[in-house]
Amino acid sequence: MSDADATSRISRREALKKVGGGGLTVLGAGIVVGAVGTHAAAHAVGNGAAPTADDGHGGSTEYDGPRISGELPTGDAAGPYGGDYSAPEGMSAGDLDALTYPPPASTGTVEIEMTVVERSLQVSRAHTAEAWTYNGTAPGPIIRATEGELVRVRFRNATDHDHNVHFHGRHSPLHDGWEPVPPGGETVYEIAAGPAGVHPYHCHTMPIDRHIARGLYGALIVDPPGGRSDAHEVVLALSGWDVNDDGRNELYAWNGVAGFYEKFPIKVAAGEPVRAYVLNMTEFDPMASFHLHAEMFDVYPAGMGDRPAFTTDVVTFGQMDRAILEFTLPEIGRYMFHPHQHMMMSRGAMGWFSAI
Ligand SMILES: [Cu+2]
Repeated sequence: MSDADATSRISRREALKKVGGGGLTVLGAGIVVGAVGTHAAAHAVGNGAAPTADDGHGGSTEYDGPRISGELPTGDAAGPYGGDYSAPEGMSAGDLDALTYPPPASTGTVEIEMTVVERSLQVSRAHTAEAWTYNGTAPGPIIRATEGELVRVRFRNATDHDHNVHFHGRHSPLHDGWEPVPPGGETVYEIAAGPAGVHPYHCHTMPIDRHIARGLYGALIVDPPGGRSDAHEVVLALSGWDVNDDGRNELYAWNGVAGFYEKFPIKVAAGEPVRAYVLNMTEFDPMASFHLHAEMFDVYPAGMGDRPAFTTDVVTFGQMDRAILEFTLPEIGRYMFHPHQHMMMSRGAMGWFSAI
């Protein structure tokens, strides 16, 4: 149970005390407490706590549709845009640079080593995740290749669970990466990069949602043979963290750390073209979105095509969906971005571009 959930439980207890303090009879208090308890337990489920036997949600009334992870945080957990979901103390502005700024374009064979390692990650001021990672970070490394070139991945599994890495895109089915690699195992994946676009990669070992939610995902950028126009490029991978392992996300993050870009805005020059590679790597929630304040952006679905499909200020993603977004921030100032699923925004997935 996260601290936030503990906090909301305490405040519920206090609320019950207040009801009890209202001069009700014991019998009356019992009835009132029962009623409040049902409501409070429903709220607890919404906040990511595991359902309990007395939560009033047993039997056929339990919602069995697509899971929505949580409601807006309340009480001490709710800051203006952070509270418990703000960036960890002690992080500094450059700490996510490797996950924010893609490597420069390159031609020729791309060689990369990817080792799955387990580690604890501080993913917000109040939450620690027992993460599974490629090379120690979640997301894993940004891989960049030119269409048609070879990407050779030397994969090692340094954990006690089966893992692997599966790339989206077009490649030989012999190197699709769905076969589990056992603990201590190694393999080599050879992927012909393509098509030009932005493609997720992720662990494809069952149960897949748990493997991805614990951090085994990342971005492959494939450039067209002629390269891309000059722009200030960033990668933004949205994910959830299920820190109490109940199959629901307690918090949300761009590039793995809740509240990071709220505390450390992404700085771009006013008037400079910006290219954002945006991926929805969130498990347990059926959809997410990216919304930019005060400006519109051009959308290349899956990052493909040589002209944008449309222009908007909200683009919606199913799971594993992604796009390249291009825009320019003409005026000096802060431009907010966040999913328009507001509990995601309120639980860590709000950030800023700062045009300077
Ligand atoms: Cu895995």
